[in-house]
Amino acid sequence: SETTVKATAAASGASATERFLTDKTVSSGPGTDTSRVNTLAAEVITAVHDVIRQHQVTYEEYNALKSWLISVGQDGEWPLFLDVWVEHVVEEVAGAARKGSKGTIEGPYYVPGAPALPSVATLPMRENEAGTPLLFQGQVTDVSGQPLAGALLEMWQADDDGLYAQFAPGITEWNLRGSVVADAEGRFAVTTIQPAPYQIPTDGSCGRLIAAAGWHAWRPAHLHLKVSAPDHEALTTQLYFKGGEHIQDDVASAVKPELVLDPRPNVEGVHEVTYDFVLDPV
Ligand code: MBD
Ligand code: FE
Repeated sequence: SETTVKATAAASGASATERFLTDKTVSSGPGTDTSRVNTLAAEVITAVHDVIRQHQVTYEEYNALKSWLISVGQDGEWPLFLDVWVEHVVEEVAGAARKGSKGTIEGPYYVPGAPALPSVATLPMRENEAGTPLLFQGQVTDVSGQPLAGALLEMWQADDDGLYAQFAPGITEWNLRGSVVADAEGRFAVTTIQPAPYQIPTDGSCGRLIAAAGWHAWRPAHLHLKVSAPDHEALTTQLYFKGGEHIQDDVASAVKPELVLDPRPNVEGVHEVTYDFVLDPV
């Protein structure tokens, strides 16, 4: 019998929307200079007008768009839509001057305040957590190679079913999420499992767009990290797995060659990989 609660687009969308409204409150109230909004909003609207003229968009198509945009909000899928199809260009602009490690998009599923863990640690996981064991180790330094003692590595990832704790039902609250504190040499060694590729929910508005356009809904398997240290620019990144499915065609366009791991099995059969992080000064 089917006793597990199914992950739905509307439920994970509602959680992601709530998460964003809690963590990422923006200040753009009365008193903000109008010129920047004037420029950006006007150019986006003009770009839409150009597409309508170029492709002779019909009323039927206009109403389909209107209906779809309404449903994105109803499903709580604006965080998913924006992070999949827009964030990578914002990150490209924001990260262009970085001299240290490459970053990539945060996505919709970061939760601050994951359990604190020592420099040698295992991410919180269930008994018999499915998936290939992975030992992920390395060092955090500044751009001159000086170790950053006590650097913080916040990690979050999907499980072997491609599901994230706190966004899919029935998973322990902090499963595969942790805040690892590096040692005095900036070193860390984290045991986890290799995540599975992630499929965007197919039963919501983003899924309907993907189906209607004939695209696919997959992201390659990835680890998410935020690496930070006092007086240094925090790094938001993701790490992927060499040869993994959808490395070449990530729906979220967030893979970079510098972010691909190549773990090798050690004598115990644990896949082991070393990856160092370099943080820019603030
Ligand atoms: C993810 O797991 C993710 O990392 C992004 C960017 C978008 C949707 C799901
Ligand atoms: Fe993700």
